[in-house]
Amino acid sequence: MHETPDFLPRRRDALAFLLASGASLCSPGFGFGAEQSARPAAAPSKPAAADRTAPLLKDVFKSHFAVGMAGDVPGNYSERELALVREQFNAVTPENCMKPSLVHPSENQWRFERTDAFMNWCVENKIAFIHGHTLLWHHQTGDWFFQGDDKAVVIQRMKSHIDGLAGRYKGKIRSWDVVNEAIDDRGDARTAETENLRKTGWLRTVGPEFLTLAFQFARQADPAAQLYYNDYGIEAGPKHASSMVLLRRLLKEKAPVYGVGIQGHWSTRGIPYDALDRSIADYASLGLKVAISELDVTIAGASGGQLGGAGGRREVRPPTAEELQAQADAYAKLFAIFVKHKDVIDRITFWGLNDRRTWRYGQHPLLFDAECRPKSAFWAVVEQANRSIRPAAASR
Ligand code: 9MR
Repeated sequence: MHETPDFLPRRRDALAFLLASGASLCSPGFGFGAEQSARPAAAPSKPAAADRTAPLLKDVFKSHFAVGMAGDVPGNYSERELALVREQFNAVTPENCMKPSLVHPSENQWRFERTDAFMNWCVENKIAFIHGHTLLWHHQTGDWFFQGDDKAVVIQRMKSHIDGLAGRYKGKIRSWDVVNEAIDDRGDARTAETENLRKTGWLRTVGPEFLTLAFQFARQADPAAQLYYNDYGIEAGPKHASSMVLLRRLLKEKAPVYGVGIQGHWSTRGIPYDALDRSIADYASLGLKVAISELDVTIAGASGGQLGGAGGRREVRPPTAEELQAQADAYAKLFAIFVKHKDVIDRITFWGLNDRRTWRYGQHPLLFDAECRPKSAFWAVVEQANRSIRPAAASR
C-alpha cells in the first residue's frame, strides 16, 4: 500500500518551523521507508526535525490542477525518491523512456521493458494522471523513419509508431505530447506571421501536414487520450505568434488538439511573466487547455529547452540564500499566474524530481533539494495555493 498517509498534519503554522529545521520529506521517520538513497552530490545532510509536517503539492492544488514530476520511474530511483514521487505528485511523465529512438530503435524493433516498468509502477502506485512524452520529435528519432524519403512510406511508419506506442497503453495514459518542439527557435517579425516550422525529417518528407496526421493517428490509437502540442519558448515573442498560427491551422484541419504544453524551462534571470499570462489566455481563446509541462527555474546558467545547454555533471556550487530566495520569488510569481488561470490549466509538471534528479543538475532548478528536502521555493508555491483558497486570510 502506498496511500498518502492520513496522519500527516497539514497545518500552515508548521511550515515556518519546518523551513527553519531543514526537515526532509524523505527522512526516515517521515512515514517513508528508512532505506538510504545513493549519496546525493549536493547539499549536506541536516539533522531531521521531530515534527515533519509538510503539505502535499497534489493536495494543496487539488482544486486547481494536477501537479506532476518527470522521471523514468522506478529505474534506479531510491526508495526515498519513489516515496517522494507518490506522496507529493498525482501526475507523472516519463522523462526519456517513451522517446522514439529509445522505445522504437528500428522499424521492426520495439523496446518496451522500461516503458512497461514505468507504466506498471505508476499503476501500482495509483498515479492518477500518466502523461505520455512524446510520440513525435525531431530529436532522438531514428533515421530509419525517413529512409527513402518516400512520403507515403514515412506516413505509414509514423502511423505504425503511434499505433504501437499509444495503442499499447490505450486507456492508461490520460494525455500525450503528440508533437514536441516543431517550431524553429530563430524567429523575427517576419517569421512571426508564419508557422516557422523547424527543418526536420518530418517536415522534409511529409510536409506541414505531418502534425495534423500525427494528431489524427493518435486519436485513432487511443480515442480517449487528451492530445497536446508541446514546445519551449512559445509563451513569448515570435515563437508564440508562430504557435498561434500553427494551432489555428491544426484546428482548422480538424486535428484533435486538446491542449498546449508550455514547457517552462526558465531561469530566475528572466521570466516573461506578462507574456506568459497573455499566452495562456491566447491558447484558451482557441478553445485549448494548457499544461505547464516541463517546469524548472534555474538559479544559475542557461535556461530554455534547447538541448546541449549548461546541464551536465560538473562541480556543484551550492546555492546562496539570496539565490534561493530569488528562486522562491520567481516560483511564487509563476504560481500566481497559474492559479489565476486554473480553469484553463490542467496540469503543472516539474521536469525532474529534485535538484539531483534533473537534467539541469548543478543549477538547482526544482522545489526539493538533492536530499528531497523542501526548499524555500516549495513553501512559496504552497503559499500561492493558500492565498487563492483563503485570499482574506493570506492578506492579514
Ligand atoms: O530531461 C531530458 C534529458 O534527460 C535527455 O537527455 C534529453 C534528450 O532526450 O531530453 C530531456 O528532456 C527534454 C524533453 O524531452 C523535451 N523538452 C526539453 C527537455 C530538456 O531538454
